[in-house]
Amino acid sequence: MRQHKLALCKEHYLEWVPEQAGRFIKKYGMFEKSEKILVAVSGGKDSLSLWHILVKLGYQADGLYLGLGIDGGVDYSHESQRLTERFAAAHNLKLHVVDVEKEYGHSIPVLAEKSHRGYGKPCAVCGLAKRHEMNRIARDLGYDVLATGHNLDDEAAVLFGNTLSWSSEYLLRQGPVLEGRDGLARKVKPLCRFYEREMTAYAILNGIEYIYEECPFAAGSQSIMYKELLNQLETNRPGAKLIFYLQFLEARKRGDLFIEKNAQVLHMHPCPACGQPTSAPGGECSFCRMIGRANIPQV
Ligand code: Q46
Ligand code: ZN
Repeated sequence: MRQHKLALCKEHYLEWVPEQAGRFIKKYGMFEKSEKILVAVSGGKDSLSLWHILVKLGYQADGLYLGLGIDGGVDYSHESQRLTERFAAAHNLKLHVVDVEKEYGHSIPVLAEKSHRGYGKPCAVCGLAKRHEMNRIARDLGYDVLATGHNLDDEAAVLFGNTLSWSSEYLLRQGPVLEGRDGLARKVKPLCRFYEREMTAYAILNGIEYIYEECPFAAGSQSIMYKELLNQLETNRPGAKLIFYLQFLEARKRGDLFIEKNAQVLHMHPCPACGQPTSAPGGECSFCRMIGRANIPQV
């Protein structure tokens, strides 16, 4: 690991990762041993490794798998669900499975088409549905915190994108912990300081079976382009990604980033249909409106 000027054997690597994760969890005040954690698992290396690490560290962590109904010629959703269920069974862990089609009548690609929010590119609909469902399950089942497997490469790519457009609101909110408020669960990213390669190594060395394919809709996305750019930078300057992200967190913490008082807190009210908080003026949340539109019978 050139970025840390560190080389470890398998045995020590498998100790080092959870130990580091435990440190980040404490450093950023993510959660305590007494709290109930819901881990969003996709069947990929990051989320399964995260679950593995949390359990290993003695945290109470259950899983949530969201069935998106994505095929993409590789049977993506079925295969990722199969691997997630297998992991949960092998480690004797509790997994909640929510199938979007069963719950709301349509799979993600169909919802995207019907709601006109993105035919052939359902990521906007998918992201909206994932946020909504994760929060719903966390709230309904009484979890204190929602953990996702975002790694450093993910976070650096988001940061890069937000910096390119100077999206101050997003920049002020990006970080390892997003505090919960008004019915929104606290969200944490315990892997945010691990390189993607580090998580791949962790999964492989532990013999965790995960889905190798990316979601077929991820191809050609902006975030993949940013990741490639950052990897080029990293090749020439080992540690560049980590420094980019950590220096940002430092600047944000010092309040050096923007003048925070200009960032207003949006007024939230409960959605009349599902009860989750929304800032949509006077009406249903964007998710319920999207489902509503998708279910209007077509003449
Ligand atoms: S799962 Fe969903 Fe991603 Fe697939 S459809 Fe797009 S947002 S790429 S992380
Ligand atoms: Zn709603």
